[in-house]
Amino acid sequence: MATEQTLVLVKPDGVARGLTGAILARIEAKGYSLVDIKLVEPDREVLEKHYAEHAGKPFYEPLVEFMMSGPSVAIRLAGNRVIEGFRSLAGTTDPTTAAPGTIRGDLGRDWGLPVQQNLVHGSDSAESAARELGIWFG
Ligand code: DAT
Ligand code: MG
Repeated sequence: MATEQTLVLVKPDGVARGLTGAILARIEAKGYSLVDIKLVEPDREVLEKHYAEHAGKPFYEPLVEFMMSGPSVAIRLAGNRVIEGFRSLAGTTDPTTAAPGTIRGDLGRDWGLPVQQNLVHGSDSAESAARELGIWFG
């Protein structure tokens, strides 16, 4: 059993729409464990570190601005193959095409919102998870 930890964020759209509980229910039903959880209002410095890989891309600045538009919920999540497993639970990046059954596919409203409003973030590799958990949980 490969127990891992990953960083999950319920992004400002998820918190503002009152979907934190629904998202946590899916995470817990899958069998993952909440190790730490907090409501956070990240500043630009935190977000620039978190999204460093996307610096310079056209969606970078709108993404950072969106992430500063309201509180997020940061979660240190543990479980067997949780990095890959949570990404699967979340669905692909664009809620329009994310598969039904996933968080983004079921709950990501398809009303012409920008793609950055896709409810959740999940680390994409063991390296990203270690780096991002350091940024958000120190
Ligand atoms: P993911 O969150 O699925 O890991 P990512 O790391 O490629 O996706 O991008 C980070 C966030 O940036 C993503 O959740 C939403 C936003 N984003 C990505 N690609 C985008 C695009 N083409 N247009 C607008 N926003 C985008
Ligand atoms: Mg990513």
